[in-house]
Amino acid sequence: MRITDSGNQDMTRRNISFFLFIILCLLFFSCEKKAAETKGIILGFSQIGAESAWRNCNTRSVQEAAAEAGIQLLFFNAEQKQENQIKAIRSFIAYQVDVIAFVPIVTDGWENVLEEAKEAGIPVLVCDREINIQDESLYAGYLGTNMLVQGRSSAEFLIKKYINPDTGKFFTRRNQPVRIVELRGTEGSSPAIMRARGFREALAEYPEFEIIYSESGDFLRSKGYELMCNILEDNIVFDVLYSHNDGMTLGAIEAMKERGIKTDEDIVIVSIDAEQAAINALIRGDINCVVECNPKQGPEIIRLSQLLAKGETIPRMIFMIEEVFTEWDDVLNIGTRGY
Ligand code: GZL
Repeated sequence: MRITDSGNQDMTRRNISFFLFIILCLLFFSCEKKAAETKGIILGFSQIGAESAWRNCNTRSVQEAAAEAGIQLLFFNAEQKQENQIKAIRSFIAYQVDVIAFVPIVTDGWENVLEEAKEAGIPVLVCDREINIQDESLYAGYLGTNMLVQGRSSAEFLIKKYINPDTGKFFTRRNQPVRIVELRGTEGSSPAIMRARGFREALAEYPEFEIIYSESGDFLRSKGYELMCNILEDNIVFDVLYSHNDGMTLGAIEAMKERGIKTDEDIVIVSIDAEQAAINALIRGDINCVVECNPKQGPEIIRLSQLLAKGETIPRMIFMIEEVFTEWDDVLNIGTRGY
């Protein structure tokens, strides 16, 4: 094929046009890719409710981390009802979110809705509380806290408090078993089950401890107050209060103080969560041991959700870092809790 000057000019024009086309395509796709990356994922998050300061901190942590990461968060508050959580998860499926994360209020009853999420190809992250399920393929992984250890740590404090490490002898005033009152969390929830189990396992070899009362206060301050009023009105004599969360503990302390009980002298109190009000009570001497349960799970939930949205796998169980604060620590330097 002979190429004349005009032919040359045509070829040059065609080459330039083609080159420009390629550049435009590359620009378009890189913008699309950038938009896709910065658009962020759509995360459906089903939260239990607002039953405690811990839960509200947990919610804020997720919302702030989602905003920070620039992802679209569909947040549903189930107001303490499992059926509302199931409805929320179904709406996330219908909306075709990229990832579903939820805090299961109780351990059982999730198979059907998680089957639906699996059929829709949407990965699920279980947060904070655990579920009891046969088919572990129905969720990608769990991020939360080790509640069995929290129960054990609570018991270990009491063992250290009441038993002389050198003689193995007991410190009780009446030389009788230490009488323990337990306020449990929400019935059927993994924190209530595991904190009770861990506590009992750690005390199993110490007959010097006796759990004489155990009722659920549903993690509510008002129920903690009400149960303690009942205990005192029934003249139940006890040495230790073991409470599954600070909200119930603070309610119980209020009831004891109203009846002239010197909670900083007469009763040993062990509480779980480590919200600021409980740390303040530890500093005052009202509480003797606060076992931390870390609510600030938002950044990790977002990080794991972004991995799942990219089709990556995550570890099955990830636990938050936590501490135990006791009367023997430098309580004035524990630092602010942020909730
Ligand atoms: C524990 C969390 C519990 C807290 C309570 O991880 O689920 O629920 O201990 C909260 O304060 O209500």
